[in-house]
Amino acid sequence: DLGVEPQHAMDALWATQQTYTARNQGAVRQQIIHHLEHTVACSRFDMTPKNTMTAAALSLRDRLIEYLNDSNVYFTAMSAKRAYYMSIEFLIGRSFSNAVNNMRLESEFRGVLAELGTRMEEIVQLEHDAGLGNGGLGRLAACYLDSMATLNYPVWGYGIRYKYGMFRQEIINKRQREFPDFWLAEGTPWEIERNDVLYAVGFYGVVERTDTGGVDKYKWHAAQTVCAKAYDTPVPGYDTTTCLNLRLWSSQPSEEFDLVSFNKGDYASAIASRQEAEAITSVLYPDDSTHAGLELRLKQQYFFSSASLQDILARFVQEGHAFDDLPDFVAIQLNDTHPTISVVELIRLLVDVHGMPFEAALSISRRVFFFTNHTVLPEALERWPVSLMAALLPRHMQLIYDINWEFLESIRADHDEDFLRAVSIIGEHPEKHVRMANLAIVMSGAVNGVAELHTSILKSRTFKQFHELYPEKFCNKTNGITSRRWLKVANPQLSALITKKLGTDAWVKDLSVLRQLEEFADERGFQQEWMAVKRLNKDRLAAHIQRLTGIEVCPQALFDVHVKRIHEYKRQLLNILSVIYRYIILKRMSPEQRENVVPRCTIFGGKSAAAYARAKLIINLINVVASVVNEDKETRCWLTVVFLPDYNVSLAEIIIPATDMSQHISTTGTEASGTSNMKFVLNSALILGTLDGATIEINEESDGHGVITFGISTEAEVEEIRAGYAQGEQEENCVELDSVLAEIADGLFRDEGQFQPIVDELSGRNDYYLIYRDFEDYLRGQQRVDSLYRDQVKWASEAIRLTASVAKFSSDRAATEYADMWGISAFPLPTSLCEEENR
Ligand code: T68
Repeated sequence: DLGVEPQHAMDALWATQQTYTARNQGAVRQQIIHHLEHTVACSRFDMTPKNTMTAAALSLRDRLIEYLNDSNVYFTAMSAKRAYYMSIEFLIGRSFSNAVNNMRLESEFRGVLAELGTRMEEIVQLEHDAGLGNGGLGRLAACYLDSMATLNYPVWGYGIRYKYGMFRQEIINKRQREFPDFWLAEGTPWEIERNDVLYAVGFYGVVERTDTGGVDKYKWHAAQTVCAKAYDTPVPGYDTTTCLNLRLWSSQPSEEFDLVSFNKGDYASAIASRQEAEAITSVLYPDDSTHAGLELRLKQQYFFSSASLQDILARFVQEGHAFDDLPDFVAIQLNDTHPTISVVELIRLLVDVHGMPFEAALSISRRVFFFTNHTVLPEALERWPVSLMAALLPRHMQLIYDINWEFLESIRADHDEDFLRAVSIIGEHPEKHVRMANLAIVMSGAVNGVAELHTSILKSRTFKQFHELYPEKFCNKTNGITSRRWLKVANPQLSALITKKLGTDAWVKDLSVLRQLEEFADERGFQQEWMAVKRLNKDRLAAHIQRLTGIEVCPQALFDVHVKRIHEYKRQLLNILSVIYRYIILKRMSPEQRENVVPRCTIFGGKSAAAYARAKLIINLINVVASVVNEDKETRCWLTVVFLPDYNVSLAEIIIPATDMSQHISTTGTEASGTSNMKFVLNSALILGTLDGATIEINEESDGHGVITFGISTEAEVEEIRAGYAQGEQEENCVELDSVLAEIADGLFRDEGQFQPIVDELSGRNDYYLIYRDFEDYLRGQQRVDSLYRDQVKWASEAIRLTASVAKFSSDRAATEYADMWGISAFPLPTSLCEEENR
């Protein structure tokens, strides 16, 4: 932050001679050598690739810090309205290639690294993923920051600096095992520790009420106080000097608290309290949808919400504004309900600390916050027992009651009791609880779903009554992904081909440029080049699979990929059952018949929440099937099954470009959006999918090219079928699936009977996810994929057309929609301030 008048800041900025931004190989070499010798402190004769990577990363960081500082000074000087993206997860992955690429320093870095006797491809592998997220929700936050930076929007991200990220998955005895991911073991070069950005965050205790001349005043005396320390990670935009900040909080003991125990001579309890404080940010909850009913999880949410709110208000005050004007200068996006306690914290800070009347604080909050919902599964909506909330955050619990009272009073006259019960922030059964989504909706200026279908389900079902109350509040923001990481960096060969063909790389900042590819979709020469790139990427993946699993796969086979979190609604079970069916049919065929079969390599990847038994059983089934199928010499050429362990961002960067066809086969109406579907399309993979989430929109945009759909296709039908089941209606027999179930039951997979519950459920048509119901049509879809693959010309044409239609799914488009909603503008640094002069 500045601490000086804006004009002075601007003057200072103009006068600064940026030292690190010279863009030539000589300067880059000098910076890397400097860090090798002085920061990494290794001798010139002892440059391991790891040391070189660290030094190169630190040299990039120097540049990033200059960009970051200049961006912040500039935003402040321009009195820019800022937006804050609050998310309990940011799934960044690796940063090196992305930073080099976004700063357009590729050739310089390649050159210097070659001089130092290494290669970029070699050293980028040494970086540990920052796996601070479970899946789509966390990765979306990372893509949005990239786009906001690229589009020069004054945005910061706020989250948690987990010491242990998403667990590392190993497959041992064909089952998932979880191991801690201590991603910070060797430190990370990307973060800046801010020893001076500290906030106290309280828990527990009591609320004191004082009557000051007819107005009640409340003061919370927390019983535990911990300290939040900021760690900043610069987020560079592509081809711009704008650099945003991702501020992650780490918990540590507050000194005062420790001192009390030490002074009493109670050393042990001082240590215990230290550990309790550190525990708050120690581990990411490996839970991607169901509510973890643990106090620590609520502590994490409040911890980062409170620190972020204090930080936002401190900056706001320092910039010289008055609280009444908060909505003119600050917008806060709640990425799902996890940061929703922020709303109450803002009201508490405004009312209890800054003396604002409650009603005024309410009205301000409603113009500051915006809320994104990411799920339609009712069991995934967060609820906190009132008993827990009241003990941990007593003042917040009071304020939640006050907010609810005010809200219900305002609508009571026009609605009946059932309606009020449905929208109340407090739920009564089975115990009194706080409904975080209701709180977020009541207190936000806008509520959005993440794909068209998802938003319409929110309006018609999940939040029906709220939609009746506030129709104008609900809006859709279909998700998007960044073309920088997911095409330019992850797939350099395809990027180069596209740039060559179109004669421009403008697509990197504007994916609608790819529409021009359509024109060449049927050009044979281009198709061949296109498919040759795919082949190179498949070779690379095949080598990787061999390294990771020892399984040899044939790159001529159709690479059929299903990677995402393992969840019943995503129906990995449907896929593996059809693999078994394929295997059974192959076994029945004569060698001559097999000659006509399209060789398949079915690849799975994904983690199950550690406590999600059914998902873990599905992982077990996939691995058991893989072991039997891959050993069978008779069918080996036609079918391979791979489960790639530890699916994460950097593995996705290898898998996605190498995929021929990817599967997005959730039961219609269950997947809010999906974002990997967009990444696959960007990388020229066809889709086999249900009409669910954003796949519907992908299908629309491509006019059906490259998207093979199957299954029950409307949400209403799904509901109808389920209602039928509930009344005991019987499904017609599916002989194909029956034969698969019979083989499992007969022990084809030499298992220990652990899959019997799956067999029993499906045989008994206990079919909530419509696996039995959709099986036949799914097989038909698979057949269509095979026939299309036999015709490589047609396949290439479909793939090119699909990629050409991806524009809508750029996170730049989504970021612009959010920015419009927040009322913020872009602030590109004036070119005179940029590095042009230093070139
Ligand atoms: C995903 N949700 C949606 N949740 O499933 C996916 N949940 O359809 C969508 O594309 C994506 O969000 C982005 O909008 C998640 O990833 C979680 O990871 C999660 C984490 C903690 C608690 C609940």
